[in-house]
Amino acid sequence: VSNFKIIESTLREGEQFANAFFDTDMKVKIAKALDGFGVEYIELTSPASSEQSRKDCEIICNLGLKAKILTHVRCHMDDARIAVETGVDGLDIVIGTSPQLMQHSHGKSMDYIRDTALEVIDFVKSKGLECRFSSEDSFRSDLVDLLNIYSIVAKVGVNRVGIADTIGCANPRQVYDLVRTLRGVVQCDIECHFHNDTGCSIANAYCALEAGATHIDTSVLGIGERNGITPLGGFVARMLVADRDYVRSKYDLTKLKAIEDLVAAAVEINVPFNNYITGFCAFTHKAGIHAKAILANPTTYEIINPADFGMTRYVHFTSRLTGWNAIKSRVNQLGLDMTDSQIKSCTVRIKAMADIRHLAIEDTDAIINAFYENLYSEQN
Ligand code: HCA
Ligand code: CU
Repeated sequence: VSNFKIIESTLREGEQFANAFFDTDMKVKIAKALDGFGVEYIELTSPASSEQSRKDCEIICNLGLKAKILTHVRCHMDDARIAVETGVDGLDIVIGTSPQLMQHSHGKSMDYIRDTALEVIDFVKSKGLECRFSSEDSFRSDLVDLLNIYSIVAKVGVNRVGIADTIGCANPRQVYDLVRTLRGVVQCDIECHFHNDTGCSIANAYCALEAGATHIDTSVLGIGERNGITPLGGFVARMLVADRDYVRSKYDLTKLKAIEDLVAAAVEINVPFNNYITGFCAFTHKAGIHAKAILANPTTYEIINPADFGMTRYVHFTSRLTGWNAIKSRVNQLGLDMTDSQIKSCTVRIKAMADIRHLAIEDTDAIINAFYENLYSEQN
């Protein structure tokens, strides 16, 4: 699964998130932040969507970023003609291939799709730009139709073909099977795009790579249509566990939190409490058994080193589940000098209080300090 590229779609799929409105300044900020993180591609809303979208696309193309800039357009000559003039490095073209979309969305046949795709691809390539052809709703499309169209577009030199789980119906095994089959049919790169309606978007991305895909679409915090797509942070977490050196060599992971905070503020949401890596409790250890082991050696209960992301772990010490090792650690942080047996007695007191009510950090610190002062006054 090493050797993959990220196509970061916060400025395309992410713009389809219910709360998203990005003005030009915000788009520039997000594009620069993603470039600083090191994503290989940044995908932008179609310049055919609106006049401002077209201008913003040109502005981002002129920033001189390291990342390649793509724009996402319908498989249609009118849109392609506008897109190739913006200065983008490539076009991601897409058309619905499932019976549902062929009937209710664009109303075209497979023959029409093939002919238009060939015309658009030929046009994009003639401009010297990268071109990807993707089916929309791939998992409800006819397999024979799909493989047929992909092999035709691959023969005319498309750079990538794309699979999209537009409605979020696919599971990891189905993804593996489809990508594996496609891998046997085309030589070119394979891009995958997964919606998260049933919580499979990261697992599906991982399975796609295992099956031979090369490019994965993400967005910051997963924002997109409905509940969104594969989140950048969660995907990177998944890949880091698979190959830490490779992922750390490609991306500046310490920038993840700032990018998420930027996008969360822009779309007026909070980062979810249980977010991968950056959720407030992602590296909090609470039960006595966990805390003890973590204090001895963090790898006991952590698969990811929070320091890789510039995050810190936190050992919870203010609950009825707290053990004396966590209290000892807190006592040391507070600079107090207590023996192990004193710490154990103090822990008993904390647990008794925590059985009665929720304790905040200050409450527990107060119990520790009172216990300590009491020791001191007993000595005198
Ligand atoms: C959409 C389009 C898309 C495109 C994915 C792609 C999808 O329905 O808004 O081009 O790879 O989910 O099918 O986002
Ligand atoms: Cu999508």
